[in-house]
Amino acid sequence: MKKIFVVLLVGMILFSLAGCSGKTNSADGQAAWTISIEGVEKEAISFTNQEAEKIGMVTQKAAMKDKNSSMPVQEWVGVSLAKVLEHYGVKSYTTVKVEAADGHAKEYTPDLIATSGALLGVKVDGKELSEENGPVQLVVDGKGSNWWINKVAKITVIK
Ligand SMILES: Nc1nc2c(c(=O)[nH]1)N[C@H]1C(S)=C(S)[C@@H](COP(=O)(O)O)O[C@H]1N2
Ligand SMILES: [Mo]
Repeated sequence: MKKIFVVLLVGMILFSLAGCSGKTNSADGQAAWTISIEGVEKEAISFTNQEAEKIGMVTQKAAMKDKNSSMPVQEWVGVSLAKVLEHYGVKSYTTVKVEAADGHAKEYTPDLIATSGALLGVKVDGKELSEENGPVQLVVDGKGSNWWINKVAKITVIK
């Protein structure tokens, strides 16, 4: 009798785990998105949504700056860029270059990353990002739209 309960319990745990991973992974178990991180290890690091989940997704408010005025405050969900760097053991650096699939890129100082609470954003005001902006957009609170990189593809740490 006891054995049946153990088997049932293990089955339920496995079932719930499969249900969880199905949410963030595509059907074939591949990552939903990948960002290449360079300048940390010899080989480029494949940073995926699964790894982002491990670091921890956070919700925070951010607003773009337009000329001198501020755009409406949005509620973003994403992973902190500072936390990602910390996760990969990056202790000090000069700048971090964030680059899009289309080549649009900017360099960010540690100070800007800290003060803007720079986020690799995946959701805004409860919605997934559009094809145009996502799957990952760099969220830089208080900075102009040119700093908000759409379709982040590569992050290069410049030591
Ligand atoms: N990937 C990517 N992100 C980008 C750009 C770009 O050309 N490519 N342009 C930047 C600039 S200059 C602006 S004004 C905004 C435009 O944002 P939108 O395309 O969401 O309207 O995106 C910023 N991020
Ligand atoms: Mo722009």
